[in-house]
Order: sequence, then structure tokens, then C-alpha cells
Amino acid sequence: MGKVLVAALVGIAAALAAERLLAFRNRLNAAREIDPVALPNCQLIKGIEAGSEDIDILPNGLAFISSGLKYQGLKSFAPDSPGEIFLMDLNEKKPKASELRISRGFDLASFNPHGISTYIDKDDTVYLFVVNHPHQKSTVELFKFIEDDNSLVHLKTIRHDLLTSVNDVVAVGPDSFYATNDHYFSDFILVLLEMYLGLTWSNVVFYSPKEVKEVASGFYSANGINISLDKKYIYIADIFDHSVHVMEKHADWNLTHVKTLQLDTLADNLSVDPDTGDIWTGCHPNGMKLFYDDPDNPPASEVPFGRCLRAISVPESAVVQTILVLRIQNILDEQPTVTRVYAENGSVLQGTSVATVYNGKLLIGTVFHRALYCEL
Ligand SMILES: *[C@@H]1O[C@H](CO)[C@@H](O)[C@H](O)[C@H]1NC(C)=O
Ligand SMILES: *[C@@H]1O[C@H](CO)[C@@H](O)[C@H](O)[C@H]1NC(C)=O
Ligand SMILES: *[C@@H]1O[C@H](CO)[C@@H](O)[C@H](O)[C@H]1NC(C)=O
Ligand SMILES: CC(=O)N[C@H]1CO[C@H](CO)[C@@H](O)[C@@H]1O
Repeated sequence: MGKVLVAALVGIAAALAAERLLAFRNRLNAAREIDPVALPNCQLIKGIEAGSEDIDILPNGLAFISSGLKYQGLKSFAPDSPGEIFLMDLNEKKPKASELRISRGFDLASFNPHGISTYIDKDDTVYLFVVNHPHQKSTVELFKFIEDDNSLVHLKTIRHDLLTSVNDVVAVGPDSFYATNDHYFSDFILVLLEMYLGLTWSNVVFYSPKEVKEVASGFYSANGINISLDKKYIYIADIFDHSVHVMEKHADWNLTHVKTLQLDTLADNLSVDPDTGDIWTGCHPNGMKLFYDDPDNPPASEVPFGRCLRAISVPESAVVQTILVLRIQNILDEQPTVTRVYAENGSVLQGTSVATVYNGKLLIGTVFHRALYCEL
């Protein structure tokens, strides 16, 4: 009788696992291929080889680029070097990226930058918020940008029990921000389980020195976050739901849901066109490919996420990583316009995470690869 019970349980577990696997593969868009869409005037940005995870452009055309993310399960082209913040002046004819110096006293060796966001104060001081994962933990680092000196002065490290697995931040004051936690768990195996079971335990937190609170929840994996031009709405990309949520911001910083735009791709970081208010996003058309590491070139320090997935069956062809840039116009309308601006099969760029525009120029960033500069 015991054996029957065990057999029944194993059978149920196997059926459940197969169902979960299908759901999981769907969330990762595993079967998706894309048709290329070309842009004529693009060039790779020199000096950026190990990711350009997030990009933030100031109104004057200075772009901050975070580089060198080492993330559980994703590959890194510079596993042993600390992360960097690059600056690029988009007003120049041929913009070049240069590394910003970071003030002494900050632990550079463990710098592992992820999402970034700038805030310009009334006195024109530029603050840069950087999500950091020192030793795979989550902090938000606050810097002051000193333009004359090409440097960042570290002001403080923000840690909080609600900031558990921070992916991106959007600054709403000189020391306050909204942050997305892309997973509930921070332990890698538990994160994998969380994704596999399709739990919607990811959330958005508001942080200020006076108050910290959860303001939205129920996401598969809240990733990119940004704010509308009129500052009334917060946009949140749920990468495994293939959607962008519009939330209304209230005086007490609470958020309420307005609408959800369903996309057929995994949207990551969101940027808002400073001239038109359009939302630009770098997408992973196929998340399975993003997590699937290249067997010929295994990165030294990689946690075996790719291998885990391969163990639960991944198509053998899934080595190349395609990229896709989308532009979303009039998201509040009944029928927003979604345009594919750039799509490529991974021969130029792998794993887009962000696309930002400034004055007819488009910067496309990637999770762990290079960065592309295009004139539209
Ligand atoms: C929001 O959009 C702006 C404008 O495109 C961009 O520079 C910035 O990086 C975005 N912020 C975040 C937090 O992604
Ligand atoms: C805002 O959110 C907090 C915490 O979730 C809650 O206690 C409060 O009632 C909310 N405020 C309003 C006006 O709903
Ligand atoms: C990707 O696209 C480029 C240019 O269109 C082409 O030369 C290359 O063969 C393609 N690679 C794959 C793997 O399809
Ligand atoms: C700032 C930001 O949202 N960064 C995200 C960009 O996309 C990558 C890829 O998933 C995320 O890991 C980053 O958190």
C-alpha cells in the first residue's frame, strides 16, 4: 500500500513538474525567434565589453552607463573585475565612453552595479542612485556627480529589510526612490524554485529616510521602473509576465494600478523619451537564451543557472541571444502603439536590457555584453 501511495505521489509530482516546466518555458518565451529590424547608423561603443546594464541620460545629454554586473545565473565577460560607471556626452560628434572615478572610502572591489537612476535637485546637484550587489546582497548606493572632476562622490549606502533583491530604482527625490525587488528570495536555489513555480511574490518598495513601505506586489519579476514625464505615473516592467504596468502615484507615495500592457516579449529596463513621453525598452525576445550560457566559452565564476535549465531541457540551438528594442507610444490610450525599432539575432549585441533616447540618438545597453550607439 505504501508503494502505491509513493507511486501515486511520484506520478502527481512528475505531472506537476511537467506542467510547471511548460509554464516556465512560456514565461521565458523559449520558442521565440524574431525577424530582424535594422537601423542604418549604429556603432558599438568602444571600451564597454562587460555589460551596460542600465543607462540614464541627463537633460543636458550626459549619459551614465552602469557596467560589469555579475548576477547569479547570468554570464559575465569580466568576472574578476569590479563594476564601473561610464559617462558619455551625447552632444559630441563621436561620443566616447569614459570611466567615472569614484571617491575614496567606497569599497570598489565589491562594486557590482545594476540599475541606476539620476535625480537633479533644485540647486542643480546631480545625484546618482546605483543598485549594488556586493557579495550578491542588495544595497542602493547614493553618489553625487561632480562634472568638473569626472567623478562620483559616495554619500551613503542604503540597506533595508524590504530591499531584498533589488533590480532597478527610480529616484523621486535627493534621497528617496521606488525600487523593484525582482524576486522574493535572494538565495539562488530558492529564486530558481520561485521562478519555476511561477510565484508572484516580487514587489515594488518606496524608500525615503522617514518611511519605507511596499507599494505594489504580485509580480512574477518586477524589473525596470520609471516615471512618466508629468510625474503622475510609475511604469513597471514585469519581465516574466511579458508586460508593462502603469501605476498611479499618490501624495503618500502609494501606487494604484491603472492598466497593464501585454507584450509578446520580455521587457526589461524602461526609459521615457524626454521629448515625447514614449516608453523605450530593451527586450529579451527569448529569456531562455539569456540564461543559456555558451558551452564553448564557460565563464569562470558562473553559477550554473544555464546548466540547471539545460538539465530541464533547453533547445540545443538556443546559444545566440537575440535583441529587440521596442517603442511604446501613448500607453494610457486604449490602443497604445508598439513599434519594433531594432531587432537583431545576437551577432552584434547580446541580451539587451535597456534602450534610451536623447535628441535623435539611441543608446542600447546589454546585461553582460557591449553597448550600441545609433542615430535615429
Ligand atoms: C527613465 O527614463 C530616462 C529617460 O529616458 C532614462 O534616462 C532613465 O535611465 C530611466 N530611469 C530608469 C530608472 O530606468
Ligand atoms: C498607503 O499604503 C500604506 C501601506 O501599505 C497603507 O497603510 C495606507 O493605508 C495607504 N494609504 C492610502 C491612502 O490608501
Ligand atoms: C545574424 O544576422 C546576420 C546579419 O543579418 C547574419 O549575417 C548572420 O548569419 C545571422 N546569424 C545567425 C546565427 O542567424
Ligand atoms: C536598471 C534595470 O532595470 N536593470 C535591469 C535591466 O535588465 C536586466 C536584465 O534582466 C536586469 O537584470 C536589470 O535589473
